[in-house]
Amino acid sequence: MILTDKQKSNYERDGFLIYGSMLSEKELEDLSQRIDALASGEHCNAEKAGIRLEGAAIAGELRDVPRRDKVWQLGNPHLHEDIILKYTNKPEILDIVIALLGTEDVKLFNTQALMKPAFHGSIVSWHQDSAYWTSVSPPALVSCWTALDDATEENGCMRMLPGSYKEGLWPHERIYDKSNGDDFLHAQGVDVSQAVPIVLKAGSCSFHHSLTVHGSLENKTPYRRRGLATTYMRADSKLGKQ
Ligand SMILES: O=C(O)CCC(=O)C(=O)O
Repeated sequence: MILTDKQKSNYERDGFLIYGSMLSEKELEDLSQRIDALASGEHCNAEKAGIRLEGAAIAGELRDVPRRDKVWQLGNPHLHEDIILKYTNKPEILDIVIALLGTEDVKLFNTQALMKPAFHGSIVSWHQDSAYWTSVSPPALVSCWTALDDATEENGCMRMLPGSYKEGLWPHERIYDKSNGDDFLHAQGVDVSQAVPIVLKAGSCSFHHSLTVHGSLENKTPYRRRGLATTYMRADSKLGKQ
C-alpha cells in the first residue's frame, strides 16, 4: 500500500493526511479490547502502564465512573501489550511512514492512546508534537493516528491547521494544569477558523507531521472517542538535549 501522488502532495501541502481504513473489524476489536483492559486495570500489565487520568477524576468529580472511563491517556501502551506492538509494525503503516519520511530507515519513537471518554473527555490543547519532543532532531516525525471509535466533530475529533508545519516551531505557552499537576503546552496565535476537523470512522487513520499545529475539543457526547497514535522518526534522528 503506497501513497498516491495526490495523497503525498496533500500531505506536503497540509502537513496531514486523512488516509482511510487501516484495520479489519477483527483487528480493531482486538486492539480496542487490549487498550480497554490496560485502562480498566484488567490487563496483567495494567499497573506498569503509564496512565494519566482525566482532570475531573483527579479532582474527585467522577466517583461513580468506572476506572476505564477515568483515563485520559495511556503512554507507550506498546511496551505492555504485544498486539499494540505488532500494530506499530503493520507493513501498510510503515510503507506510508517511509513514503512520508522519505527514507526506509525509520524507527518507532513512541505511542499513546487518547481515551476521550464519553460525557467528560477533556480537550487536547493546540500544540505541535515537536514542542514536546524538543530532544528529537530534526523535528520532522510522523504520527499515524488510528480511530478506535468513530471520531466526529461532536465527540472531539482532532483538528489540524493546514500548512502550519511549514512555519517551524510556533511559540507555546507552558500552562500548569492544577487539576492533575501536569504542565501542558498551548500554541500561541492559532486562527481556529482555519482548523480542519479530522473526522474518521473507527478503524481508519490519519497521518500528521510533528510540526503540524493540532488539538481536539472536549467530548460531552454519550460516545467514546478513543485513538491510538504511533509515532515514527528517521533512524538517523539525533536524540538528546538540544
Ligand atoms: O487524540 C487527540 O485528541 C490528540 C492526539 C494528539 O495530539 C496526537 O496524536 O499528536
